[in-house]
Amino acid sequence: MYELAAFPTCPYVHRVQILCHEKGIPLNVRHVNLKEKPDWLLEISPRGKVPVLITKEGPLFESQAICEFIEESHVASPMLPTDVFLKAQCRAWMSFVSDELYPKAYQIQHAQDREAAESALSVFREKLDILGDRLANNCFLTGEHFGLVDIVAAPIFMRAEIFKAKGWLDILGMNEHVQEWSNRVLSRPSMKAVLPDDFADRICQQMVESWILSNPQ
Ligand SMILES: N[C@@H](CCC(=O)N[C@@H](CS)C(=O)NCC(=O)O)C(=O)O
Repeated sequence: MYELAAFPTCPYVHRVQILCHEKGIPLNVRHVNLKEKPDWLLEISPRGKVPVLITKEGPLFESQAICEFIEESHVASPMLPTDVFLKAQCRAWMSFVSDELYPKAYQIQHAQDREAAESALSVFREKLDILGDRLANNCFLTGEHFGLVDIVAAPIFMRAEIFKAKGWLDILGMNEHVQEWSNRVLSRPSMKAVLPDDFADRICQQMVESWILSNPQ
């Protein structure tokens, strides 16, 4: 069985857990204290980050590389198209989500003043509109079927749901394609299965100094 060096609220860890849940692959999840990293993590994680997947071939870092390794090693329940062009397109969208959306989502969550929050939010919403254009003609970011691009993106939207439920901010409200896609994806059992019961509380604790939490819209 694979072992996964993890942290309970890490969105990159959640990507790997969601994929394994969807494919029915058991995982032995080993949570680490990121404030006091154990030596064994530092030995296998070149950047000192989680997730790291411990396989029989050796440790693997970076969530997207881990997900692609799992996808290619377990062909049942495919999460990427077999067509090489469509697969390359999916990789392009995964880069877009990781490089453009994740950093802005992080900035929104941790902004300490109105200016920083509003500027990150405005860029984030522009990027969402780009996702919305893809979703206007596709049920999922992966294409016709749910798959890896949706899994890579989903953790951002798990947080967006908390922001909305707490009445802090409706990040997605303006883009109906993205909102509908988010509802479709987040209702899957795999999404709920990977979250700790106290996920919303933990996110609140991480945001004690954030502007959004003290200035709900
Ligand atoms: N690009 C990495 C990002 C992983 C990452 O940033 N993990 C965070 C937790 S969510 C971490 O381990 N942080 C500890 C640190 O940076 O020292 C991936 O996709 O795996």
